[in-house]
Amino acid sequence: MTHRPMPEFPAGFRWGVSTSAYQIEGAATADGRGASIWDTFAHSPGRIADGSTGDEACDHYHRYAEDVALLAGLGVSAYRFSIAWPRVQPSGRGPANQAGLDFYDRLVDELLGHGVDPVATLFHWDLPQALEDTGGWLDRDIAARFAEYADLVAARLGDRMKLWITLNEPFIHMSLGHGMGVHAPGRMLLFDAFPVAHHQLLGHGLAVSALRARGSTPVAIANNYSPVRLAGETDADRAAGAAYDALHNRLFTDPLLGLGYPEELGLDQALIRDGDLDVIAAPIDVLGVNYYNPTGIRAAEEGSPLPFEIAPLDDYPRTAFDWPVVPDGLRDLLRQLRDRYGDALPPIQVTESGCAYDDGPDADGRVDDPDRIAYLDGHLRAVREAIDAGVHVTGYFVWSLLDNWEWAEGFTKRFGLVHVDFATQRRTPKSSYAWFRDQVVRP
Ligand code: IFM
Repeated sequence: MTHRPMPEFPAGFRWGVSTSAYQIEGAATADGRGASIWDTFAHSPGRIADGSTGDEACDHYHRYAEDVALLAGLGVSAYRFSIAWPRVQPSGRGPANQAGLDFYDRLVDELLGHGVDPVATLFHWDLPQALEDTGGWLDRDIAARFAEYADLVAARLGDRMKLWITLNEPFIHMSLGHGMGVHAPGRMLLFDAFPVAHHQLLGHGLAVSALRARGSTPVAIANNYSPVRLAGETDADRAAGAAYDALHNRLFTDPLLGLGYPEELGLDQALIRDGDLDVIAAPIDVLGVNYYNPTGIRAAEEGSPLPFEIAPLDDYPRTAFDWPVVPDGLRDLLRQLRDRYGDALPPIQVTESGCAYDDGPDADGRVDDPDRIAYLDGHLRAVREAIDAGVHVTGYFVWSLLDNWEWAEGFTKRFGLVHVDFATQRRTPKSSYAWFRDQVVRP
């Protein structure tokens, strides 16, 4: 582990941690909450590695005060959480379920009472099942439904929110949820999942307008990025790299920043109606960047249905998810975003950065996680290097505050600064919690 002092970050830099509703809240039927696509998916046999569900998760719904105390002890200036759409609109449409909003009202006040800025994501994949039943993100009408929901949330919380994030990782929701079927809603449409991209982006743009109409800003989106590392040097490898880059890194950013869709993806033009691209390009105040690792790419074999092939990135340490640990990838990504989008790029906040390791308590009950400390140390230095190179980065959020329910991996992957014993719900700060607290500089 490194003992080099961490370089200083600019004054006012936002230090935070992130979570999402379905991964931590539990209380799946409390106070009128409707079912989400993740309830349905997790309860379907064979979908989740350990057969678990998010029914209880970290029971954060009932333990939020304890968790906010952990945030306060960590010294962070911001907490990124998500709002469960099925708590607010149990059937995905109609008036707000005030009992569901009451929970977020209490959470926001608890955060502010501890000097922690609330940062809320409106959609972190837990779509009301009732909306999936009428087509979900494949149906254009959902964009308007999302804006209506954003308006209801802003009406209740907009006076106190410090940053809105419309969507979390729309690329992952499209590709894993609708392309490959390994996330909810479990559709396997491959490239026929593109309407999900357009409708998410349209929903984002309409929600930005709804939030602004309520006078509630600033507004961001959190995209997942994975810079390409070419595994070969042929023209075919380079073309494959460009194709993957367009899909993962540009599809959800070019149109947001006014460039339209990458032509090489060949989106069905019938999807895109007059004015849609203007709605999508509504100015945002911050670009949220979620980064975990780069992707190795090489040319696909003859006859492959894909224009690229994923190549293993050897020679790097790996997390428990088997993801390569490449801090430089974050620095390169941030510089690439700046070089690619120039003045159109708003300030960036790294809205997720973190790693899974198999941490557990030792005989004394301590949870020592030196690998996570090394991971975060490397990624923070990478952010600092990007700032030195002139990229405007104004915040960094660790994924995640707590060990939690990691989607199709269930409880088998631990990302937290705080260990959770899922049988007792006991929280134990890991050594990375103390380490991160020492990096945090309060404004
Ligand atoms: O847990 C997820 C989170 O919900 C979205 N970004 C990636 C994390 C780790 O897989």
